[in-house]
Amino acid sequence: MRKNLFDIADRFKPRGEVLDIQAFGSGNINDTFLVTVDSDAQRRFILQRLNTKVFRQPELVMQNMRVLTAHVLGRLKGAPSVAGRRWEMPCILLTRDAKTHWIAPDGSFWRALTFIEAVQSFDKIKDMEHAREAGYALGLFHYLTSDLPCEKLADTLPGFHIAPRYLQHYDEVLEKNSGRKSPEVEYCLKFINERRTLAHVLEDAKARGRLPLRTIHGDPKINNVLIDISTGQAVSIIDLDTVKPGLVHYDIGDLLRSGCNLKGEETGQRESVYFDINICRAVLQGYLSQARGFLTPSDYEYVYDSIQLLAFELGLRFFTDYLEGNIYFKAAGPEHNLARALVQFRLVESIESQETAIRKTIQDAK
Ligand code: ADP
Ligand code: GN1
Ligand code: MG
Repeated sequence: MRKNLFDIADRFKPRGEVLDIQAFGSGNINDTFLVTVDSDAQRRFILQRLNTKVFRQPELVMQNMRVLTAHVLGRLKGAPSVAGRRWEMPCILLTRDAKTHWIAPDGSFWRALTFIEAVQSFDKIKDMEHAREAGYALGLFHYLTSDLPCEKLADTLPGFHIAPRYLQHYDEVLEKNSGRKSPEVEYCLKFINERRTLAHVLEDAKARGRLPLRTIHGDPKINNVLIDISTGQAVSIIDLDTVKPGLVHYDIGDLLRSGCNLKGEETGQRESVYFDINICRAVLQGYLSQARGFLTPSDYEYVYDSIQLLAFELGLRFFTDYLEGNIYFKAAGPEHNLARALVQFRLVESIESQETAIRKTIQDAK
């Protein structure tokens, strides 16, 4: 495998010799490596094996990345900054024969991206400044793509964030699954059953024309926002595989459900999981500093629903994956996705118990 990795990295390196390759980051979907090269021009780059069980048409992922980066770099006029602040996009590094990716003889799909230097990625928000910066990063992303007609983007992951479809799939999986039920499983079954109508809230609003399709990131969880190690400012939002047409509410809800859970989604202490409303306020301040100009009154109406739904949806996705035998999310053991689902459901309970206060926070942040 190691020799193999060096051979693969070699196809993408701009020049110099590949010195080192390390597994990198803590993503749940792709396999990511940091490659060090003996070259002055480009010392390091990211090498990724795209998960083709998730992204069935990986060429579309690369096509979207090209459309997106061309658009954003055009708006930034090529400068890696916005209003005097550093802002960078991960860019595709071509193979030596000028292709965006390489398909290995075993069918695995590889690509290389520029490495965003001098940054840190955090699995949890560490303070208010970090919260504001995470919000700023998503707001800036939405701002920079608000004039990119979403029809120019392919759908790289059909059904992604369409909660009623996740519910339907869950029902199908459940029908086939008649195994022994632990108390945790019984709890999840009941929890989902009591919230079946929640799954429809954003799709109904979309169908009624209350929420428009726009260009979205799709996966703005907190570790996809990169923070400059010296200034503490957000400098990039990475993991662009799910950039596609969708509702900005999927993004807003996902960032808030991820950022406001200070215990993190992998915590072993799920009883202490809660939704932190002060962090929510700071994330919204950062987000709205960039997004206020293009959000409509009905966009604001659905922000609370998006927080509640995205936490519920992720719990439902983890639980379904557990029932199916862990075929989608990388998992450290057979119970891992069940534990993750329970964390999200605990978070949903905390969100629901603070509904009035969260709605007021959204209203005040407008
Ligand atoms: P996954 O889809 O599996 O989450 P990501 O694209 O998010 O994969 O990459 C996993 C991790 O690798 C990120 O959370 C980040 O820490 C790191 N990473 C990925 N791309 C870059 C990049 N271009 N520059 C710096 N770090 C990166
Ligand atoms: C996956 O790729 P990563 O780890 O950033 C998932 C997200 C989930 C997240 C939960 C394409 O994100 O939707 O919210 O795990 N990405 C995909 O940790 O399904
Ligand atoms: Mg990621």
